[in-house]
Amino acid sequence: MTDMTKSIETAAKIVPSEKQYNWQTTEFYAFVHFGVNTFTGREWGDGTEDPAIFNPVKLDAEQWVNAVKSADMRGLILTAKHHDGFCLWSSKYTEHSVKNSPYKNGKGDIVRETAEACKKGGIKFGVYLSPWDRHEATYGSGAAYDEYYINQLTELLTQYGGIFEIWFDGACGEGPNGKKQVYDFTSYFEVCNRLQPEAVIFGGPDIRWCGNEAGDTRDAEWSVIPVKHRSVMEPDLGSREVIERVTEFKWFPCETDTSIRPGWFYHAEEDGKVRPLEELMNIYYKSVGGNSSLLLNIPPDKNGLFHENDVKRLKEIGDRIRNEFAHNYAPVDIELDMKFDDPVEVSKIVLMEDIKIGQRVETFSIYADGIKIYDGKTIGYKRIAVLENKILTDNIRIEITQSRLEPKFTFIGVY
Ligand code: FUL
Repeated sequence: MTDMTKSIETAAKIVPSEKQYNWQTTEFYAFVHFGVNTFTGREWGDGTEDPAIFNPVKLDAEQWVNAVKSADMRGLILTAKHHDGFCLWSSKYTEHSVKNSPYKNGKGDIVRETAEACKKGGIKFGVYLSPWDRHEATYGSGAAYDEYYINQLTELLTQYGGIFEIWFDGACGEGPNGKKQVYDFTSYFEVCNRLQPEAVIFGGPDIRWCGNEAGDTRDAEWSVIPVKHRSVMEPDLGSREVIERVTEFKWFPCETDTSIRPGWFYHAEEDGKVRPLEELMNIYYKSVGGNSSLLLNIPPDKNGLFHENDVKRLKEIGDRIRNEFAHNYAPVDIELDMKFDDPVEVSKIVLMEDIKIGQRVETFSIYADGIKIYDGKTIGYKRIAVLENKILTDNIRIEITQSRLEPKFTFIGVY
């Protein structure tokens, strides 16, 4: 066996952990950036914000969850603490939190309200806890800050029920005393695995960043990549060229995070800049339909509500998804060579590999009436092949042109 064949075979047999698999089926979920920045109009607070400014008088986490569900999203991740250090729950370890704000006279807990709304709405709940903390005095001092951070992580992972994803932001700047902290990620992840063994860790061992915040994904998104890779920002993480001579691989799937507006936090002047439906659908098809998940941020306003423009756009996304995938013409049996009784109008073809045995397809083509209508790269968990033009046909044939070992499909859909 040559090095190449050996590498390909090894890579083809790498599979997701159970929690990585469950996470992948979440597909599309919301990011909610909310905090003191919502009130100052900034994207990064400096930690000197007065908790007195924080008063989202109409806050309604159920409004968020309903809007999120209308877009066909299946989860929500809340910024429990952003870089400014202000906590949306009443942490025992700091005064810089909702407890010293006018919100519900200091008795509010937005993490709880959100977790409960998610539970009631039947969607998953996740937390973002920024390691970079520009308020906390121990930040930059090493062990003392790690302890502070772990204490807060422990509060979040023990007081609010099941968490599906814990989001670690790699951002690391200076704290209030001008020092930077070297984060003890090993200990942080150990705490996550112990307290929420079913939660996947973003920015850690379980899920990788797509590499940009614009919503771009690669044409070939590999979930199997070399253990020793230079950076998740590399344009090619798993092709044959990259895996040649590699002996150690890991399952490390992609998450695409982007915002519905230019900023991560709410700014009234961006109310007219909610991204157009077509742009967001394109991101959806390329991420969810490109072997990635999609984490779409919607920032609540100063009242603590999603703005009507965002609510409207979310519903439009959901309506579009529900419409586009309402009727599957493919036969129930999974066949690569399909014939329909009558000609049907086709605009999209969905392919899903059985990733429980690995990610295997490298290239494929789709034909109708013997004419090639689509050339694609990886499939993985899900590929949504969006045709350039709708076609009318009574047959569709999928040809796998290159693959690592025998691929197996769990689903084929023609829409
Ligand atoms: C970045 C942060 O600096 C941004 O404010 C935002 O939270 C984004 C999701 O991650 O690293």
